[in-house]
Amino acid sequence: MNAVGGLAVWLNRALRSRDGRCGGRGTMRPGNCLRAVTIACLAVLHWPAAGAQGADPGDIPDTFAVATDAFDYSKREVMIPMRDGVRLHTVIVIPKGAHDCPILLDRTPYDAKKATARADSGHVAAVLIPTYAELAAAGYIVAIQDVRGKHGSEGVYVMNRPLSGPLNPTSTDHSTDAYDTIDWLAKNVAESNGRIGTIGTSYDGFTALMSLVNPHPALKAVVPINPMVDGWRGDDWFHNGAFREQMADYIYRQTASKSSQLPWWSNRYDDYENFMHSSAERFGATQGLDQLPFWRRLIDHPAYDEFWKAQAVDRILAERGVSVATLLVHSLWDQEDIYGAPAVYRALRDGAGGAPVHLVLGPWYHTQSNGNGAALGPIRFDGDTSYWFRRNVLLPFLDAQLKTNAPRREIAPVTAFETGTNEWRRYDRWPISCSKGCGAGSRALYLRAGFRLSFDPPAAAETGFDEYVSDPAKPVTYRIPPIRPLRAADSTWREWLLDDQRFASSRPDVLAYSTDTLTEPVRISGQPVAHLVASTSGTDSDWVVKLIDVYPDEVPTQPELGGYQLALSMDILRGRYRDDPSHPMPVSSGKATPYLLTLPNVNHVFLPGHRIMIQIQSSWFPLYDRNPQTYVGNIFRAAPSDYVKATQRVYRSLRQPSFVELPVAPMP
Ligand code: PG9
Repeated sequence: MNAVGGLAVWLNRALRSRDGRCGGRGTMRPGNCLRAVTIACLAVLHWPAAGAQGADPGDIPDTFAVATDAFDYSKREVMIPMRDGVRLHTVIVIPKGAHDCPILLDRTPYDAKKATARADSGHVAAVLIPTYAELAAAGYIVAIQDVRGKHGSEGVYVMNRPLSGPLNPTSTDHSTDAYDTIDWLAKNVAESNGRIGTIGTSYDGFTALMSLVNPHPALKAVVPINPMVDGWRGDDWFHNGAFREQMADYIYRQTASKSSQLPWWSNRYDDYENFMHSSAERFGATQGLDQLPFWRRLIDHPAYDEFWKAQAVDRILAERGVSVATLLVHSLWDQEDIYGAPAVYRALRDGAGGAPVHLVLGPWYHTQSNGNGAALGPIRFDGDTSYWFRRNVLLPFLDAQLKTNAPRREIAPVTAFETGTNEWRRYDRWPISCSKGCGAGSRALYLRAGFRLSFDPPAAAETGFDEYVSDPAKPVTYRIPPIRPLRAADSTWREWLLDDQRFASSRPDVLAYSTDTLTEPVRISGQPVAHLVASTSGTDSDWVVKLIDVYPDEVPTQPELGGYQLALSMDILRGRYRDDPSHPMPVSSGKATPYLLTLPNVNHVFLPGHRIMIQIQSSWFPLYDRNPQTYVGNIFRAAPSDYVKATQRVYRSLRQPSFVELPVAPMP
């Protein structure tokens, strides 16, 4: 019996024990009297205000103040006005007791509220990602803002909104929004020292880069981490013209609703089945993607035309230079934006604009520098490489630019993790070695008869080619099916670049060449460049090249690495763009044709006992759409009959050599 029931029984007993009258008035019978008293008791105990006012205010107060005395931070949620009147929702996290602190601004399409409430906790370490939590602990205020048109912000959202100009008829863009936000923060956050940095990963790395265009005077440091820079050349949407169709789920989520809450749908567990359609345009119509303006823009711009060139951030910054100290952060196994950071570094390293530009290359997948970097796929390191970077590079860089009284710690122009030896290295410049036309250091590794690789060119008498049939009905997958949608809860997408490539080397439609077992270490540092001489019986074709470290047959300390084929650098080229990415051309059927494919950056030592492997194939499905292998004007509109089998030949004679130029560097 609860307290109220108990009270009612007690009252009943007490009343009966008197003269049987309720309250001594003698007008009510004892049973009714009990009911009346009980109801009154319940009313008083359960609805205290109701008795007084006659209204029912409910259990939820109009206002409720979270008790924050035990919190080590405070949160301010503000709407910051932009020059066109649009207000951007911004959450400012201020460490308790902060004064004279720099502010770090992250501008995101991914929900500022969520990004500042990762746990229900009064500890800043729990509510922010590790990078920001550590910076807050080091005395930084962290402001996270929803970009216009997403989540709590007003205005209109445009995917990677280009700068105001031919691609953006409005007067606002990410550079003006960053400027206006920085202006407001510098004037309105009393705890700040007026010095502001922009920081962010991936999309937010792109917005950080945009703050470098006409920067606000209070902007003193910029840290783009894995930034999206050029959507056509090698980041999220295309790689060298091959379309990353599996990104459809991202486009859907991001642009079908302001809150990103409409989930991508699929009737199949395996994306291998889902993307086996006749054309991207038809697939888009089935999924409802054709309602989304950004999807339609992709379908209309398959080539590297002005639409892509004019918004490539490395081109924009090369033209303008940068006047604010910048730290570019690159992940060597970045499955989303492997092109961006090194491309911006290349565009800026010679000092256009006069500000120092630093580069970090870490052994990470996309965004991993913000979390735990003790392992990458099956590869284990001695310690947490991400934490090492945050402590020894990121914090000293920010302190030097944003704090007035912090002790100075020099950071190198380039800090790069060398895999194989698993050591951090400091360089003056990147790359320390590079391919042809860029000085000493490159060595050609030739494809030879018998699926061998050698630093010696083919002998004069050696003739020939290797061949396979590329069938769009049975494309080579980029990982072992079933392949889950990239953003499915059980997806392991972020580590796919680390997958053991043995599953591919055993296929009849993949060529796999390898060196003998190495007796000396081979150190490479820079971008490998594949030079293929190849033919197709079709009139268009894709070429995928992979540079792989093959582990010894047995690795006693970690048996699952025995014979592991670890991809170091791989990419794809759509044949029609071989001469000019802006002007696609059919391939002459059956004619040996030169192709050049520059692969992503590596900083690696092949250790003695390992082998170097090159794999070549003509599809990488379903991450990349299938090339029909018949030339059509817009590949996204290919007809079912355009998809044909093709016989592919890769030549490897002295007259028609195929080779990969390795950026070889001496051992330190
Ligand atoms: N790589 C993601 C992205 C950036 C820009 C456009 C589309 C996708 C990201 O992780 O933010």
